[in-house]
Amino acid sequence: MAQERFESAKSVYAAYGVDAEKAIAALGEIPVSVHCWQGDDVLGFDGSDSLSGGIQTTGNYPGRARTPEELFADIEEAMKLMPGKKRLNLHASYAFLGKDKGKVDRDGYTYEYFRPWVAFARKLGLDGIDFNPTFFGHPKMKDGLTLSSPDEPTRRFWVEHGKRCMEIAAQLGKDFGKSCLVNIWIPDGYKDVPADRLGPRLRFKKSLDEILENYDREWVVPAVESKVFGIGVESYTVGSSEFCQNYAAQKGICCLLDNGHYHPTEVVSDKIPALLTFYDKVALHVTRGVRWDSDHVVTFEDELKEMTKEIVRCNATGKVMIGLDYFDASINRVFAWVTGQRSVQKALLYALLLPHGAMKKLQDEGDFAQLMFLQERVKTLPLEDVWAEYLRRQGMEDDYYTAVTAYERDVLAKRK
Ligand code: RNT
Ligand code: ZN
Repeated sequence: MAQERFESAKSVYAAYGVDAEKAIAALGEIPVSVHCWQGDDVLGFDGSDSLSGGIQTTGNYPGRARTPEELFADIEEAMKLMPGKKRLNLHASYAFLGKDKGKVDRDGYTYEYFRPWVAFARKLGLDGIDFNPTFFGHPKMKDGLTLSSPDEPTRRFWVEHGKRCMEIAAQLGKDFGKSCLVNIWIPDGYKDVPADRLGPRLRFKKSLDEILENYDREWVVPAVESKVFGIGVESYTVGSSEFCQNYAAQKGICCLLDNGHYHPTEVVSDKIPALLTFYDKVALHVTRGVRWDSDHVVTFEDELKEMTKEIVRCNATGKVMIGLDYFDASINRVFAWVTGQRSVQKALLYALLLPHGAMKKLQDEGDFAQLMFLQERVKTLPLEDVWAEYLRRQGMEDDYYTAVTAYERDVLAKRK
């Protein structure tokens, strides 16, 4: 039955000049970097018991991973249910400090503290690891500032943290023979109208320059992630969009666009081709903001489809580095993880199954009525039959809910 439906879907797509087999094959090759922080509400292993820096997880659903072992188990369970090529997106706060806990701080982290993650990623057959310095959830943030702090010892501490992360990332890149994306996001900003908007940005720039002084260009791809505002830093953020884009352009590094980080009517889908005009690589944090940067679970909605359409029709599946960034503590966290990753995969498949050539041609010919006709028509083609076949080839089923519920019953619910 499923096979018949796939064969029939294939011919429907073929009538539009689209090869469903090719789409399935291409989808399996697009890596998605899965964030480690959905399972424990972004707390990490290095001592933080609350989130800071203008980001928040809301909800208190039972089953949060409280130890590295629990987080590993949850990631493993989640990844079993995630189709496609996966990387692991790691935050520095997830260091295994062992006997050094309390003795070594973030400015002294080394690759050694991440070895268990490397072994874990290998065991799961992942495509590689991406890395993030953690400039939040730590007592050395001073007045909410890190790399832009006017307090020199504070600024230096965080610069050293950044440098350590670049060193760790170089080794992670070598380990997997794939470059490691190092995403720099700082929460620095002010709740109320600042008296100096330039000073903090000059200090942030200086700090970035220092972090990037001497890094391994072969294995590390640095990026800066901008943000419009955060909770408690509503009036001013140091790492604004203009700051980050200009910094990246001047320095020859990468921009990371988080689709929760812009004004409500701005869309990342439009920014992707704008940046691809100038950059060889663009990084993404795929999330879903509801009224603010709320980091809701990614679902199969219009802007996600618009983003994947741009990635595909700009021929940029090898240029856009897709990472996930959401954290929901109000529902089963493994379910949240899988739902977001599958939504991205499904949206990529949706985009891979569109007749982009024909649509571009209509645009260039100025035939906008026919373009709209076609655009509307292809919205409801039998995606689900191709999706089902993709999952089958990946050894998975469409129903992940049952597996996740069983895991909740047997594992998560027992965490008291
Ligand atoms: C915060 C940024 C940042 C974090 C993660 C945990 O608004 O989006 O990317 O969510 O680094
Ligand atoms: Zn982000």
